[in-house]
Amino acid sequence: MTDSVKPPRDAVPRVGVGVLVVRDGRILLGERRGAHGAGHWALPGGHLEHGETVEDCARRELAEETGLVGGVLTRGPWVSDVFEAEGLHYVTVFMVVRNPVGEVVLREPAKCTRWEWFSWKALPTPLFAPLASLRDSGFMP
Ligand code: 8DG
Ligand code: MG
Repeated sequence: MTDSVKPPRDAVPRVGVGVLVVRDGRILLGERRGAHGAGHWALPGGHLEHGETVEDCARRELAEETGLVGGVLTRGPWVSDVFEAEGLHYVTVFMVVRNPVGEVVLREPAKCTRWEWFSWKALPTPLFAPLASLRDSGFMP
């Protein structure tokens, strides 16, 4: 183990839920701040809480972070990412929401600089690791 690699912060991997919001052929990304992956573009999302369904987590995080109300959610793929420098390991489950109701609001400015819509074929850089893993898997939203 090199000096730059921290020992695991958690003994077990955690579950993250990423929400792929699709509207007019584009997806919603936010620039992270104040946590690991700061400056990286990520999907709305967060930690799965104890006893929570993945669907409920997706709806909750989407509303908390963007103000959007997700209608029909469909299950997407999942990815697994080790954040070596931070000693973190996440399995991210993706949920897809098409044409949600409402306008996007920056509800957690301490955690996200701004929200923007991007074509899947022209994603910004740098991408948050789980989203880069999803793109690299060949998935098309
Ligand atoms: P919470 O602690 O309030 O539940 O969540 P949060 O404050 O919204 O934290 P977050 O950093 O947005 O997300 C929680 C963790 O989920 C984050 O530390 C890493 C993990 N995570 C993934 N994949 C994804 C993803 O695609 N989007 C987001 N936002 N988080 C993800 O592993
Ligand atoms: Mg979040």
